[in-house]
Amino acid sequence: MSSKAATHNQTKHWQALDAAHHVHPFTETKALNAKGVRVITKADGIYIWDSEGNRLIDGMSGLWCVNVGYGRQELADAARDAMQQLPYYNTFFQTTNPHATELAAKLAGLLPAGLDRIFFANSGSEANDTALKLIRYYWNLQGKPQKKIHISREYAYHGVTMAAASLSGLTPMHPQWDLPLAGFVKVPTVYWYGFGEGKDPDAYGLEVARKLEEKILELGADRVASFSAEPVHGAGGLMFPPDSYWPEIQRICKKYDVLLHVDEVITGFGRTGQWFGSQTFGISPDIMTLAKGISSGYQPISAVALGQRVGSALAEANEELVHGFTWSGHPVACAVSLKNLEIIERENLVGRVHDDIGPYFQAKIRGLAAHPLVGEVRGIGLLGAIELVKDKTARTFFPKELDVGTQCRNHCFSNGLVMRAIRDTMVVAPPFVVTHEQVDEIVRLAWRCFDLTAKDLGMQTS
Ligand code: PXG
Repeated sequence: MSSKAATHNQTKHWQALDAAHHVHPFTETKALNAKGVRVITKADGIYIWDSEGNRLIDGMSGLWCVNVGYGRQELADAARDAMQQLPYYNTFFQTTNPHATELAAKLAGLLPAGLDRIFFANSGSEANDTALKLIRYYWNLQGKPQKKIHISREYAYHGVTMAAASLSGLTPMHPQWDLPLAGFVKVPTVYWYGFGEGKDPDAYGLEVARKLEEKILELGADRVASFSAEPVHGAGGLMFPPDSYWPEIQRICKKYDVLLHVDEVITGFGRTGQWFGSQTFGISPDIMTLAKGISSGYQPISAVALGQRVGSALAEANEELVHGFTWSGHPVACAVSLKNLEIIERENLVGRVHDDIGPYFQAKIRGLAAHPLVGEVRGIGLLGAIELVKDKTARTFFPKELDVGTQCRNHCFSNGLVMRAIRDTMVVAPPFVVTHEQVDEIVRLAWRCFDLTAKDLGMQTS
């Protein structure tokens, strides 16, 4: 048998096993099993390879997480060393391990002032679930148990546990599970290109922020516990707030004594060109959730950072905090995260996103706006979104059924580029180590795939 045939047989074998036994997240199981899953076997730098030997540029850093890029020997060494020294011990019964303690202190040093107490979990969803529990507990400790409603935004993605999915504002996430739970309320979000047509962006930002005030007044401020939001919508479609938005949101939260929970699962650790999106957008959260980039995806770990109010209430409570996960503060995950943060600092990767590759990437992707299919290009740092539209002059969108984003995404995959399609918005978020030449290549491939998509649609190509 030729080696190509052997490789193909191996792929078929994995596909059959996968179809029989592996249930995938956010996937139409039946359709995938009929088609056969793509098996990713290795990665290096910004590239991944599938089991057929195809190399692809990973324009999404995995799922917005492999910020230092693939193939970092130092991170593998840190994991091995930690495993040999102490593969596991818990942090429950008045014990800790050096890596967990040092990571908590390291995070407190990197985070905006005031956020200096850390609770560890294992995923963004768990971090958000934990944040909501701590918010509820905080109000109980304050003698205000009636303050229990969690407000968040339409289009938000905060994860999939019962509470995190309830907090999420992407409506397809709810019906299968009879969610949201009671006490979760949504307000509209800022999506200027989609909803703010003809409006001055700052006036629009204020108008949308004030929907929060209206909602608080409608519910009664004495019943509202918290407002949760990502600094920038990630999985909801990369929508960016006008400058007026966040200051107004903060004014409102302060006025009505509503805790501000900022979900930095995507924006944390440099993606926007500052260590945290809260710094980029001038936000001072009471509580912040972190995951993904904390370990650059090399280990599953997340964190909840507590500001002074919640942190000191917790620290002063004369009772047990009845919450925690077996893997909270896992020594291996914490050791790898510490090494990951060391790499980011040593290689000045946040500065690189801010001053060098971020601006270059932004300038280059803006060039895609000239394509006939592209209505808007938006982004910051190493976050980029390119919105595909039916008519860019009239600003009309494609009918949902056409699933143009998915068509384009499929062309990208076939042409060696991983891009994420969110509705008809194409999203790129490459690792921080991406070079100028690789950015050029991403943009060149994207243009070609927009052409192929336009052709499928019988539209004019470039
Ligand atoms: N908050 C935000 C802002 C996220 O982006 C979560 C919470 C949940 O994290 P976990 O670790 O529980 O998945 C996320 C996760 C996508 C995609 O396709 C995005 C995420 C997860 C899966 C897919 O864009 N973000």
